[in-house]
Amino acid sequence: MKERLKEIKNEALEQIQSAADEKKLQDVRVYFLGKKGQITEVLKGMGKLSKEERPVIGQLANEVRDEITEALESKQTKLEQAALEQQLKEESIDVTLPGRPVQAGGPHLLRNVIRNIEDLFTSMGYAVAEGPEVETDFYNFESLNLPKNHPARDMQDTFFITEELLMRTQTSPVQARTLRKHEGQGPVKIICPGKVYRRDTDDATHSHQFTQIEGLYVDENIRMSDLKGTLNTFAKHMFGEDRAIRLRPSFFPFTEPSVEMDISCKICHGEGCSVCKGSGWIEILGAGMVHPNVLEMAGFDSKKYSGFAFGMGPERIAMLKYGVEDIRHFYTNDVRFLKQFHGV
Ligand code: 2U9
Repeated sequence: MKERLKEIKNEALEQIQSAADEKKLQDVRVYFLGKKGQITEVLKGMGKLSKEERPVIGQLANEVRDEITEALESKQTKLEQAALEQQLKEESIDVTLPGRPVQAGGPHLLRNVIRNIEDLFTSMGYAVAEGPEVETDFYNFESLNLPKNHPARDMQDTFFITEELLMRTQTSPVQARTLRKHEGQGPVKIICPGKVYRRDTDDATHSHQFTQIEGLYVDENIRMSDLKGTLNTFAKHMFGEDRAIRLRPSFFPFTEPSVEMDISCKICHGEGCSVCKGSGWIEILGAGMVHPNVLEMAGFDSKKYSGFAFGMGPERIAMLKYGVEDIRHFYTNDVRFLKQFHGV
């Protein structure tokens, strides 16, 4: 048995020496040290030995096992090192290469347009006010001089949640809420941006959800000339100093008198061309002097206070300013469209 153990040791050391990879080394480990390996085979014959021989052979078997284990471990380390060196040789890294650029996102075009409008009006002393998108029938319609069954409600059909709760059709309820909070004390000078909803079939110029930005200035002695000056400043800020404005009479239930504002066409400057469809003017927004009923309903004395209001769709402003031909581009999130307006 002594001889066999010595043979095992020599064979094992030789095979470990010549093992070319970790898989081979593992096979050698199993063959010699495994449960059914060569050393176990030898130890099975221990029963036939004399009392004196048994510990001698047992000790020798342990020594052989330890030597083989040590040789396996040292070979394992060598193989790992060799593999690492090989990998380093094959994968050369050029640390001087410039880093890959990070894809930076940016605000949506509509956000930029809204921020631009907010910046202008806050510079004129307006505060930005926001309110809920799920509104009550009272704030969305009744407080704005649109009682139940008023025919003008048809133009603003929307998504009702209950009889009295709906997705707001305009941001005007935010102004109505703010007025009420002021408890009949002016001035109130706010702009209200936000999402609004209407029951509409989507096409190039309509969307069931779009954005609005509305303004309201209520104080003593606010006149139509204040409105005209403010809108003129806005038009020139947004579209250029060379643009003229024109006010046309119109109708809104919440303002009296009401107007619609056009800006002169940037192509023909009022002469008439294909862009402005021959009129020389392009419609931008609606406005008017706040209806006395609306002031009274919000708790303001309409004999003491007056005010103007205006409303516009940032989509329309963006379409005219940047030549966007379809409102659906704002909402379908094609990055090729969105990327063109990073940083505007
Ligand atoms: C209060 C009093 C008055 C808000 C106004 C308009 C005129 C208007 C439209 C333009 C295009 C909405 O996005 S659009 O469809 N808006 O023409 N909005 S005056 O008047 C108010 C609002 C609140 C308390």
